[in-house]
Amino acid sequence: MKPRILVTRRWPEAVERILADRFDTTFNQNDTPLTASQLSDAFRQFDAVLPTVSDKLPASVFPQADVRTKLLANFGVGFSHIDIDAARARGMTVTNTPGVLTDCTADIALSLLLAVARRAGEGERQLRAGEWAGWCPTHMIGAKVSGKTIGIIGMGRIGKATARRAHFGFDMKVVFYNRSKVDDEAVSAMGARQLASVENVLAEADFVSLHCPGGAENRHLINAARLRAMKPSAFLINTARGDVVDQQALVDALESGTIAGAGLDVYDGEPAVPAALLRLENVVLLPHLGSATEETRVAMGMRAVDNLTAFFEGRSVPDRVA
Ligand code: 8YV
Repeated sequence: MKPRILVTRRWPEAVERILADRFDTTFNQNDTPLTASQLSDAFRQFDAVLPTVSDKLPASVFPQADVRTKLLANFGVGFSHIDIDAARARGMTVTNTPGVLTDCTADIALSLLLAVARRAGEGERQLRAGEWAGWCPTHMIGAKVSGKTIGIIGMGRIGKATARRAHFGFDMKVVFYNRSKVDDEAVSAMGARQLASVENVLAEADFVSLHCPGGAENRHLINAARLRAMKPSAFLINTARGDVVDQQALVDALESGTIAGAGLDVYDGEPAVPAALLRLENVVLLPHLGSATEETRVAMGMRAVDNLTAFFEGRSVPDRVA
């Protein structure tokens, strides 16, 4: 008997074929997230559930009894949408898909950084609206990127990949904050300096790029006080998780000129985006596109397939997070 698995959203076709072949697979055909009660029921019916960031899995969604699910194979590297303790308490193993989305997420961080500094979104909106009056020496002057300082918060895989692009592509100096000491070849090749506090990074950086996990530990790590600790000419880039930033404090900082601008791919409570953010010109807003390339989404799916296959063959799973 093949294990019964539930895929909560549609995945790349090539991966869906493999899943359908190896497992007794149910796909959520609607491509809208399942409700909390559908997810709760799924834990009673399926051997494995394959959630994404759009499936909110707080403790209340995990049934108290009759749990059939043994594996939660998350499609994505971040897993702060899953109450890991609740999953563990029900005897579930949880896996993620690290590594394969590092490059594309770092690419999006750099896209946001360049777009907001050089006013690309604003410029495009003006041109499309037919409001461009022609070249002019003082038209839409932005901030130079090359040679500036990038401050990385969270020097893991994606933080390093972003720093590498900034340093080797744009001659940027790199400073960073990371809870534990990071002292490897990648960091020394960039001449990156690890600073003792988030505040130290904020004080030096022209661009602050967030690459730490979401969830309770980092909730509102960037708050009003820390936004004030940034240079007024600095930009905030968030490709990590929306809850790392106090969104209201960010709106206030952007409206009052406390910081120069922001480039965001993620939002607290997404897909809702505060109306106040939408009204601002000094922000570039993307709809959580970090890993959204064909190659990366297939690789993420294959990574989940590897975890599922190992688990149901009784081998140790490659990407266990709980
Ligand atoms: C994924 C992400 O596409 O992997 C992550 O943590 O944020 C995204 O790039 C998303 O999580 C899908 O579940």
